[in-house]
Amino acid sequence: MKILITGGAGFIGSHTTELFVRDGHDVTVVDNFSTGKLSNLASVKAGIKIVELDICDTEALSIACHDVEVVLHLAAVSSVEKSIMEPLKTHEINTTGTLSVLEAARENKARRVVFASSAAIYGDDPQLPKTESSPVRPLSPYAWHKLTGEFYGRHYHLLHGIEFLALRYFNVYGPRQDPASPYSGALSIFNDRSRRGEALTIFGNGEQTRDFIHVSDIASVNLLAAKAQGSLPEIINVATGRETRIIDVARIIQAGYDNKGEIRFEEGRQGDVRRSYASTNLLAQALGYEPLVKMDQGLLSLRGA
Ligand code: UD2
Repeated sequence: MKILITGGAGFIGSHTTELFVRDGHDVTVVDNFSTGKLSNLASVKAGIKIVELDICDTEALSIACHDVEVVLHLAAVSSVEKSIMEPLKTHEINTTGTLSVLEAARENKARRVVFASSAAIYGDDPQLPKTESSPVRPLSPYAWHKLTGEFYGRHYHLLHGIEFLALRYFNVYGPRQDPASPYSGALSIFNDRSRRGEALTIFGNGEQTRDFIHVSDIASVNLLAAKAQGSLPEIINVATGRETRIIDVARIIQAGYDNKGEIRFEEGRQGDVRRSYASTNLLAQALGYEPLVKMDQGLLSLRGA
């Protein structure tokens, strides 16, 4: 299959690209290298096409999309915090960028667009686990960007017949997740700080929960979503179905290192969701997938990262 992966040099994108290459596909990666790195693609770069461009540049994107069957749209500013601090800039990349990807797919008669959506869309709806039909209650601009992307995708399906599938990723972790910014994923920050013997910061009381899924499982789901034949649901949760408290995972990560720092508590973050874990029934039914990586194995994979 000829596939185009936006954000293919990033954390999720590079693991996904590697898997598509191993599975024998013709892969074009599009990335503006704002957070993505060429080094993430070191093992596969000889066998793929890499195009440096911004997804908002629809003309260039459309050229890159020539003859592509499936577009996997992963490029985004994935930070909830950053979307609050920089709402216009992140809207441009996350929302206008998604529209641009859909437009490039339409112009090139791509069969399917698979969109990296997010559990952030559910916000603080008290119903747990979150199912694909749970109410949506975005708490951040980021969540609105992803919800808007889903609406645009549905619109392109209804109006132009493009197959559209939104994968609502829960909290993704694994090697290559950049711990450097305060906006990075919690587990990459906890791992990096614990390795250095530095203190961990918990925002709020640490009782907030997340459904953590390893990036290799995400890559597998992306591959299945691109390859699946026949009709698919519009939205699928991608998660493990397990609920983990932030304070617990912080302690587990710290315990894995000798030189322990303290755990400090700071005021909770704006827009922070309190409890989150998914129903994975649809993931199992529609794509036949059950995540393989257990938390202890997954955390070990961070140590070598
Ligand atoms: C993550 C994703 C987001 C979206 C969402 C889906 C990242 C960076 N963001 O947002 O893109 O997919 O999940 O639900 O992966 N925390 C601390 N200390 C720290 C860092 C974080 O206590 O040093 C807390 C934070 O306040 C939150 C939890 O840990 O309660 C997880 O934070 P996160 O930034 O990893 O992810 P989240 O859920 O905000």
